[in-house]
Amino acid sequence: MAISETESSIVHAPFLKNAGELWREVEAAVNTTPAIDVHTHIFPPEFDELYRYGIDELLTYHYLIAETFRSTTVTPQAFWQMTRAEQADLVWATLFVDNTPLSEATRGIVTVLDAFGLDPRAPDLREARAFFRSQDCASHLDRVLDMACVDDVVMTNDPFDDCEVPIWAGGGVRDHRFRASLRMDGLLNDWPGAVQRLADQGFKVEPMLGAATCDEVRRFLDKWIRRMEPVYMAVSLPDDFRYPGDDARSRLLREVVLPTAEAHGLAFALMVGVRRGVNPALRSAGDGVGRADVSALERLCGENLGVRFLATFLSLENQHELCVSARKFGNLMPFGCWWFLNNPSLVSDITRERLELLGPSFIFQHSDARVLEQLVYKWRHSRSLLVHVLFEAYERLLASGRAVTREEVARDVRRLFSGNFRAWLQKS
Ligand code: RAT
Ligand code: ZN
Repeated sequence: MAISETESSIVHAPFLKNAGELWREVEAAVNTTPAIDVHTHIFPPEFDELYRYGIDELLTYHYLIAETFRSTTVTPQAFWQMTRAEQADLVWATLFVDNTPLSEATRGIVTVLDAFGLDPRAPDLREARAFFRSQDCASHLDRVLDMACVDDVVMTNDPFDDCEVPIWAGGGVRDHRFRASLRMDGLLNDWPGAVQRLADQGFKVEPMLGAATCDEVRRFLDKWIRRMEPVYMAVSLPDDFRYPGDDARSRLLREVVLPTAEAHGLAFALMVGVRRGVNPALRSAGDGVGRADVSALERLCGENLGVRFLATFLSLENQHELCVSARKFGNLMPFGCWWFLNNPSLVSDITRERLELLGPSFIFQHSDARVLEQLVYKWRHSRSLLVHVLFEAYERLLASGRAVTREEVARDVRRLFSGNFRAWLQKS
């Protein structure tokens, strides 16, 4: 009698009982399993100026701009008067030549330069600029995705963005490794501004948000869903986000956005805890963080069992509550260590906590990359942390009496890197 594949793998499963062997298997699985990067701000070349790559873009990342102001006497006002190349020169001199690049964002630059064989101790940017300038666009993009071991990338797409709208109207994405997400910060966080934007796009809306206006907003969302074919809809929310609340946001969520998500079988992503413009002089580098109320998310999940929610919180203090909420709601998927949390100490701790409370049922990480080559460092750094965290978890399991197999390790890593996200996208 022929033995089935499942039985055969159980009978011959090589249990990973030796620490060295276990480490090698975990390392190999984590480093070679492709990831879906579920939240980024990168775009393919057909998005013209939104396609950002190269050393000047890398160095003028807002994470590095904020750090530069801590170690230079140049004022924000003077900085914003400079050209991008001058800004990059200043960041390089300040953070990499006059100081040691010890922070996570600066180490990221070192990882990228090293990965491309460039000198991270160079006195200036001549060599790096020449290198990036000489790259062929298509093969460079393929190479970066390959180096990051990322198959698919989810963009952040704003239907109110003046750069994006004409690109979508002209056909949108040609490179199907790039998937859209329909971002609705403009709609949900600034209703008066949205009224104007919607009117500009020909929708008949009133500030009062009556039934007719809700219908128009629905028509707007349906139009952009048809056009972008997003994998999910998303919003970033302030630390004082409440639900339900006596505001336009709550009304729009309940009456328009969530019914739209359900009707289209689209997940809805919440990114909660950002305090925009804490220091406006720093512009894009001026946002902060605040602890949010996770029970608002629980109410959304409880009221909308037909909608799948993706959620990430910016404050460290919210991470434990998010895990507990995910244990209560099967329609809630925690994802990634966002922005100020994407540092080795915090990624390790948060991932450990998630494994302990949720097993492999969460999305390990996203990059939030804004510049193409950031994918390389963000994914390499995150992967090396995951190797340690997973190895420890399997070792503990072994000590309790259950060894894992190579196939089980591969299965867990697949879930964390892409499987949980794919499952979330399946239309209901
Ligand atoms: O991480 C970032 O780069 C932030 O500036 C934000 O873009 C944040 O990730 C967001 O999506 O709002
Ligand atoms: Zn982001």
